[in-house]
Amino acid sequence: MAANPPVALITGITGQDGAYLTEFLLEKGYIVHGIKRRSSSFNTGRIERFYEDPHDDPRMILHYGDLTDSTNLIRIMQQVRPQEVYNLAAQSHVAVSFETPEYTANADAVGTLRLLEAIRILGLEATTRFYQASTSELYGLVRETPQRESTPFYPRSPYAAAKLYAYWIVVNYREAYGIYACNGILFNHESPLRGETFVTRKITRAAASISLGQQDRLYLGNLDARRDWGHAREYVRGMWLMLQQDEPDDFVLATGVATSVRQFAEWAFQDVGIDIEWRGTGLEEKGFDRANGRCLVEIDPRYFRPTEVDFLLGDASKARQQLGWRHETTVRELVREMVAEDVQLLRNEPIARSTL
Ligand code: NDP
Ligand code: GDR
Repeated sequence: MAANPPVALITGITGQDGAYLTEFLLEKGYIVHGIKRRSSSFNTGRIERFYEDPHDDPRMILHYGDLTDSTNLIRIMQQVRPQEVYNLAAQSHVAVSFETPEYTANADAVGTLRLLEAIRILGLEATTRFYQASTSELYGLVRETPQRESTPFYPRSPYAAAKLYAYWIVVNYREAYGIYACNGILFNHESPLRGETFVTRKITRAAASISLGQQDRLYLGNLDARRDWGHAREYVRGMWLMLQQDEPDDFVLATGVATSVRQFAEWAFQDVGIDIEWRGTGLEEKGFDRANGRCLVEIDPRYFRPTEVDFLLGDASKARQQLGWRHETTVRELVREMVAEDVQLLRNEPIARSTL
């Protein structure tokens, strides 16, 4: 290990991006501190493999904490004095934010403010760089396609409205106090580590499970929504690059390709050898599998959102030119990887009925 390895603090370390970022930073020689929430069940599954005995000078160190608890955040920041903070923690599910709007605002909006204030209170403005997990959901009701850094925002959910506050407080603290703080405006990025209730993982798990005879059908909401889906492993590299520049700035990360939920599902089922018939009327429209006489995919209005984001497509030219970042994995390759991993996983451990 280097004499003075760089130190990073990741909020949301137990999430999808937290796990990939931990791997990336450990490989670069960082000491990685992470904030995890107290939970009655294990929530560290994604970072289990980086765990080292706390008595053996570990390179990944976990702290209990929560973005809704200022004193806790200040204390951790004081102990760790990180050179880089990656604020990935959030109530990140758009549909859930309609059910828990106040909590979402507290964690996603005010939580970001709490971290920035901790930097100020501790006098770390000149030494701690800050990454904020901003989102393509800020664009919401799209005014311009493709969306880039200059595209106007129009949030369409309590989640997006909370992230809008976080976006602007980051810009404000950069301008007001000279903190090196960046917004990464990331379009959807997925992986085998994606949370099971986001649509991509829900589909790939269901395709795997149906092909193994463990599940009969999949219920989905809006099949016509289109997203710009990339691979999470590549996006965490972009986060790090944003904090290595001479000047702080905001960047879009995206692939520049939009795909519908329907197309994503067709590819996932194709990868397990099942053709879904969507065309025509009646049963076919609901995903009737003519060859096998089974209805595989059904629309359930429960998954419709009060206000929907129909179409997102990003333009990452600025990141390409200034950071040298570009995506590598295509959405088709992403589907294949996620399905293959889920088939492997479910062969060993069938899905519990309560999580369907
Ligand atoms: P996940 O939902 O997988 O992870 C969220 C993380 O935040 C988890 O570690 C979760 O803990 C933690 N968390 C939630 N609430 C709190 C809280 N109150 N205090 C402390 N920690 C909390 O999200 P992703 O990894 O996919 O996304 C990372 C960030 O990037 C999020 O802020 C998300 O909004 C944003 N984003 C994600 C995109 C994507 O496509 N993935 C695109 C654009 C932005 P626990 O494990 O205990 O639940
Ligand atoms: P999103 O991701 O809202 O884009 O937010 P999600 O996968 O939840 O939805 C994508 C689109 O699919 C439609 N959809 C369904 N969605 C879910 N979850 N479940 C369903 O059954 C279903 N059927 C159709 C949705 O309506 C939507 O249009 C993700 C999160 O990671 C955010 O934190 C992040 O900021 C954005 O991506 C960029």
